[in-house]
Amino acid sequence: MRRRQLLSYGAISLLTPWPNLLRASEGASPWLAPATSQSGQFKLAPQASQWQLAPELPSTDIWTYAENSFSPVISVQQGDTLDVQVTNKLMESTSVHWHGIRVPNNMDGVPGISQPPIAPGESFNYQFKVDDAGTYWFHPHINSTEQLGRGLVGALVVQESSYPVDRDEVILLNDWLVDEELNIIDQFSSPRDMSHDGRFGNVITVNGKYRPTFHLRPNERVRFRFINGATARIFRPSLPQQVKAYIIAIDGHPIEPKPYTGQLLAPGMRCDIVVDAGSTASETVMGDTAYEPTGICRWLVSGQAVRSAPLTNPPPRLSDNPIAKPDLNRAIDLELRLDGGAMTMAMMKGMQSGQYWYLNDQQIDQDTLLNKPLMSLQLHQSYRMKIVNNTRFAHPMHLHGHTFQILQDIPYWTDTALVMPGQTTEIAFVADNPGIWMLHCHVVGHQASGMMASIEVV
Ligand SMILES: [Cu+2]
Repeated sequence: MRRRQLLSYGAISLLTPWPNLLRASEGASPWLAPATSQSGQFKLAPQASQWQLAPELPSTDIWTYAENSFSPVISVQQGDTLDVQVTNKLMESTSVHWHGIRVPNNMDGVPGISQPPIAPGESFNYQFKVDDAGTYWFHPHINSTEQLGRGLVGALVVQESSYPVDRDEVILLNDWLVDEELNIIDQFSSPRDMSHDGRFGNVITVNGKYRPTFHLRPNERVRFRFINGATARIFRPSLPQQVKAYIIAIDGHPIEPKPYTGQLLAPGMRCDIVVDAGSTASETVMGDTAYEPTGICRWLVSGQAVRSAPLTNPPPRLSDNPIAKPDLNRAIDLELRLDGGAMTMAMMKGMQSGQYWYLNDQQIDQDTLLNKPLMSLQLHQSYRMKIVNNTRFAHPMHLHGHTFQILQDIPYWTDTALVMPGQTTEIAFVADNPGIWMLHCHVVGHQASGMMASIEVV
């Protein structure tokens, strides 16, 4: 009975009372401590594990970075050196890509391009200085449809020297495609998913938990860091109108704080919001309104007040990260055309090759990414790139190694540009990080069927 209710929860509207079907999980994700305080080194061990999506339900076999845990949070200070020892306890090769944060090429975690794959039983040490503060995440960059689909995701939080909130919480969003026994359905690359909008799950979780509860105290100011770690689903985390919340960062980078009205987050995308808990005991359901509205988690305000009165000032603007600004007067123009997928002529060809997508009319073969970059960019040169989506589907296009601006009325920094069907998005950046970098759609089924190319910066 419970199980069926869990599987059909997608139909529950935000307007319905919070269903009291299950004992709620605690929402907060575990923040990893360094293995020893002297070394400051973190340890990740990708492995098969078991995980309960909700209390009282059977556990699910997942893949995770730590035993009996899901989506660990690694937190470091801006300017520190991140040091992570990854020991592969899976039966297949893996790697760790640090999504959104600028790293040297040999730390980018793309097997065959920036490092050898980490074979079963082997270790790899990721070590790099973190110049940018903000909310980032990590995941494998090999067999991505399956490795992400089974749960290999984690959060990377880079702290500013100080920011005036009482608490900092990660909300890593996922969806899981499970059967009635809560086993992950192990079809990760179906032609239908890959040629349409990717593999959607039927259970949405926050930090791996179905509809968990966060506990807040009266007058508390909390920073929530949303991360979309799903393989295909777009989220729009939404709050009831009476909640006082500000959005302060998009994809790790500061924006002018403004009231939060819901941010579209495609796979790979993040945003930071600051919430004021209110001065009395209350219950708030946070929903997702990207598709059919549904509740995703809630917070309860109770207990002793953090301060005698609520804070009334808006949260301050975060300091900008040290990213070189593109010079638009001298920028070289580039174009990236996205084609293919279901409901196009290219689909017929795709049915034979298993590759459904085209970048600049080329069917990108995974083996030639290294030898044949789609574009060759000059080091320190500014570029303006038009991303033209000629397909019927949305594509969050992610560039490694660089942070770029979305050119619009108020430009903002990001690493992932969500380009809607039929739309064109203009981005600009300085090619200031030498190496071969992936440029791909973060719907991982698209990435795996033609929508990943490399660019070189030399
Ligand atoms: Cu795509």
